[in-house]
Amino acid sequence: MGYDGTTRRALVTGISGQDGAYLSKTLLENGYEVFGGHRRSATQNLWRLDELGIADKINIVDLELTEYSNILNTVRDIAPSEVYNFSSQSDVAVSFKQPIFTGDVGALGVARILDVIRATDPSIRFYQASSSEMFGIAREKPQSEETPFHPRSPYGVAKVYGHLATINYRESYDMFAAAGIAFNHESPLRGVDFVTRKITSGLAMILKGQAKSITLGNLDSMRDWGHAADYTHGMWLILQQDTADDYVLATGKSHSVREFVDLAAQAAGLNLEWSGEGLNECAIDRKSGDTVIKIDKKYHRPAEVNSLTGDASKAKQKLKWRCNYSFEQLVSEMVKSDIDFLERHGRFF
Ligand code: G4F
Repeated sequence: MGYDGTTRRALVTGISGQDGAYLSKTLLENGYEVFGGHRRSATQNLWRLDELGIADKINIVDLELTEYSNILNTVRDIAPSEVYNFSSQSDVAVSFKQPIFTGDVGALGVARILDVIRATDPSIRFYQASSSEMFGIAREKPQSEETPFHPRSPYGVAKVYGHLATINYRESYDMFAAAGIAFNHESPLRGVDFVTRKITSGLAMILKGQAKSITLGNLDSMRDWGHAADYTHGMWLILQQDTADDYVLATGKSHSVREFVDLAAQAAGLNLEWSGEGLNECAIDRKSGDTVIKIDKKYHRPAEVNSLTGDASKAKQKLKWRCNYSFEQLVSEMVKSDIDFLERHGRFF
């Protein structure tokens, strides 16, 4: 495809993930030519782009963030005006088992991209997907751009490096390198291993007779859950400003995993009754009498982030960013979508 020199080009790393899909939709709607960086694997897993109906509008490129030469050649070939970095090993629990790989991609991978941009074209705008996991044992509530970091997982540690590298390149080389500190953002396109979609997909399977129960870990954990479509819009806004800066993206409200389960179960037509404590806690459906929620220690983490709530005042004021979805709308959309997904595909992937 020839480059006409006027269309804006964006390179989105981590194109197969939830945020890559939603952001690409926004970029396409705004007239960009979108290049999606994808880690080469035996099977292409781009179902999210299909779900949004944009799979054939994106140029997929092989991109491996552990390989400097691959990033260099990709950025040289595409000559993007904006790079959005969503590539990471983003499962916090998995990061305890794969700490080195998580750091190689999530920390050093950011430095590699930043340095490629510095060396090839420092005018390229760079977005780093920073995370509320960086706050870990949060020193204050709610957490803002000024809150100190105390990560609790190899994933959070890697994200702190990537965040600080982004700021360092901005300050050292006058590059437009910006970060969004995104709190948990979910959607029907979320991976099924994250707790929200594990719950909503699990409920759909229970309704369909494909599963009897959902087994979870820490139900007391509190998260500030928003909708990924709102957050990726904020990410795009961050790169449209006159100057590069860092912004918290959050709803400002937090809920426990238990609350999420209750609301999702209601949306699925179940009425839960909880009993027991700790590892013995469970929930039965009052109508059927079946145990639908169980707890297993294996889903507890070596170190937990107990509670996160974000203060997005800066993004609201400077970016004029707003959340369109309420928590209730998010949960209900995810449940409905997963029932429909199972009807259409027969399984989750
Ligand atoms: O859904 P989670 O796995 O998300 P977590 O760990 O908060 O991280 C997500 O959000 C971050 C933004 O702050 C991202 F940076 C990160 O990449 C990822 O997208 O777990 C949420 C909470 C945790 O406290 C976890 O211990 O739910 C608790 N939980 C309870 N039972 C469970 C389960 N989490 C998972 N994944 N599976 C369970 O069975």
